[in-house]
Amino acid sequence: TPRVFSGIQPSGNLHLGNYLGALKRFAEAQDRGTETLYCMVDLHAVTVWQEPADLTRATRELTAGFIASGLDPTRSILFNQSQVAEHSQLAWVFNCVARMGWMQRMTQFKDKAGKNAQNASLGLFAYPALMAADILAYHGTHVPVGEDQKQHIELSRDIAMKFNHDYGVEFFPLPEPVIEGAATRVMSLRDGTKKMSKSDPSDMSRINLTDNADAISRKIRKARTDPEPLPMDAKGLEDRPEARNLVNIYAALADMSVDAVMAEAGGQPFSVFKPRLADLAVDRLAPISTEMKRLMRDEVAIDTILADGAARARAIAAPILRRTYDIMGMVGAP
Ligand code: AQP
Repeated sequence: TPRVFSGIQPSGNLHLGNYLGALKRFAEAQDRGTETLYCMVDLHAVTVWQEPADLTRATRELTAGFIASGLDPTRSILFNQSQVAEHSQLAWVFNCVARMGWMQRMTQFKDKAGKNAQNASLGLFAYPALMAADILAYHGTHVPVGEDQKQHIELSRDIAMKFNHDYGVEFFPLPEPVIEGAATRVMSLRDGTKKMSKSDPSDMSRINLTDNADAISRKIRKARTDPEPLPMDAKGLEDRPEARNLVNIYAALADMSVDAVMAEAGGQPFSVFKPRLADLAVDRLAPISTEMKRLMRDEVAIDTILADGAARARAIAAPILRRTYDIMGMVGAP
């Protein structure tokens, strides 16, 4: 049976890319009636320095972002990674299955560690093994993610395959990345060749889910573009990353195909298209921001949702971890 698992790091600045690439699609999977587990991956966030008070706040804000985006804690299991110890325990097993060479090929590690890789944390290097544990602790089969996570999911498959092979079992499923829709890679509003990112120093590069209507519309009106009007069809967007990005965002927010957007907006100058996109974005995003702020006023309620989710998650993960240890020959309680 399919079981959907995915996560987002509570590292602040939750943005439109996280919404279209992840949250909106998480809600769609839930609404299709699939079993869904979604995790605030705080253990991943601390692979780079997080101020403790900021991490606490970002974890609650992310939880509020999930709920405001349509995730329902009674239909999906919403929880915080560090509250379910099985993630770390299974990650250790996978650290022993994965090979150094596999990790060295990960482009996200190379990007995030930068030139000074010797000074990156060991956790940042081992990040994909923890991610494999996140998914496989639940025997997750489908993982909705943005384009940037594809390589990590492939590594999760390699880890599952090697474990099964080494121990001669058919135990872990091979999880599949689910990367679909018009906005699997939302780009920066300042540079159409860079992905929209939490850590971009320019706040104008991204639309935050906490932005109000004014900020959303200002950022879209100021988004960098070339001077030409939109082309007549999707093919004409190929060499125009900024234009393509805005059209993709429009398509994803409106639940339309890119071709349908082009049929409607092809040939429009940005002075016409941007205000339309701004109205659509405000219409879809401003209610999320308002709802997040409302939810953030009751921290106890948020912490209760996470504690309840953690208990339900643990009930699935604990027997899978025990079975993993048994397969490996580790002695348990009589
Ligand atoms: N620009 C994006 N377009 C589409 N999807 C995106 N995701 C992230 N950025 C985009 C997807 O959001 C989910 C959560 O990602 P994460 O918590 O791992 O965040 P991240 O990728 O670390 O986010 P940033 O903004 O890229 O942070 P920094 O700046 O630290 O690198 C994932 O499914 C991801 O694909």
